[in-house]
Amino acid sequence: MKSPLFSGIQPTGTIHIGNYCGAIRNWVRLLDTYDGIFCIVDYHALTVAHDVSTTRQRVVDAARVNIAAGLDPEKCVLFVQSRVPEHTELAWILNTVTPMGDLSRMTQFKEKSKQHEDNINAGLFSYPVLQAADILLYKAGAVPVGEDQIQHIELTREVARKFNARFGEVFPEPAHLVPKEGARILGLDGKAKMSKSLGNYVGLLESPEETWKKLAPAVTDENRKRRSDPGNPEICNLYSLHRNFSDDETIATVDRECRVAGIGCVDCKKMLHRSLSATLEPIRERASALEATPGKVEEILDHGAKQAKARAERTMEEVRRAIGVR
Ligand code: AQP
Repeated sequence: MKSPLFSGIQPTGTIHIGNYCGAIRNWVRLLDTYDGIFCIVDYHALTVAHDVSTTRQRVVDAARVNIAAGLDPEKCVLFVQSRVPEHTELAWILNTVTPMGDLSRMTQFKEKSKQHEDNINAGLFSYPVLQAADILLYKAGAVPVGEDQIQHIELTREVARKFNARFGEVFPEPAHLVPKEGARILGLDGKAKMSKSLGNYVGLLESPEETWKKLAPAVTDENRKRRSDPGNPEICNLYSLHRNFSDDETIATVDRECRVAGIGCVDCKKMLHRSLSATLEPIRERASALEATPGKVEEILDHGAKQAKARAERTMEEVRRAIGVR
């Protein structure tokens, strides 16, 4: 029997190439090895400003992009968090074994508190507890995530240990699986992590024209002022994108020619644009085909919710007995 693997993505905006490299691409690679359970975590998305009128559509769009990017619903469970209320039930119980001190040390909480100064809510603070519930509800042994989520998975292990110590062995301690390449994609500003909310991203469904508009002004090696200056690929964000999207020959050419000013940054960007287009085009095509089949994504999500709920109910029965309420 394959071992359970869980991961999630927030429907907070445009899913971008950072999400793809850090998470989705890895999920797809792991589909044959693990019993994959993937979730559009709409309750997590409530912790920041929330537009009620577009929420339903953003959830469906997030699912569509993931399927188009290779998350084959025949090979995994794909569902929406709010359709399985056991997530929030378990989160409450786990809240009671999670130290406040640990939550207050979470980097994401500190960063999001700065970004959303006018809305530092309790949900933002206990976000990692709901994430622990998402994972532990399916007794997942593996959680493929980008680098920014490692701290939360470490906390999930701590929460599982604390629960097991107090109530008896129920949960395994999950391991985080981080890709060798692409665990932290920087935004096109070359400074902050590529983020939905920072507007420094290339969206997975963007057209070649839109992608070029973003790549053309993207920050490269800032010491390279003129075309004739040699560049340093090791500190160039564009080179790291090449390592994620280009073939070996292109990567080697860029590495060699940038260092001797054999190519300029515009040449390098054009090569990257070709590589990106080769990856993104089939994803865009599959997403359009899904859009042209009304109700298809909703049907996949309905089926996924039924499968997830059956499993979640089994774990919650065990949890309720362990804590003595049944
Ligand atoms: N820049 C990134 N590089 C590599 N991996 C990334 N992930 C996110 N950004 C990068 C990974 O994508 C998965 C799903 O992310 P999410 O939507 O749940 O989390 P997020 O961090 O909120 O995404 P954003 O894009 O950064 O959104 P905002 O702007 O709302 O903060 C996770 O596995 C994450 O590691």
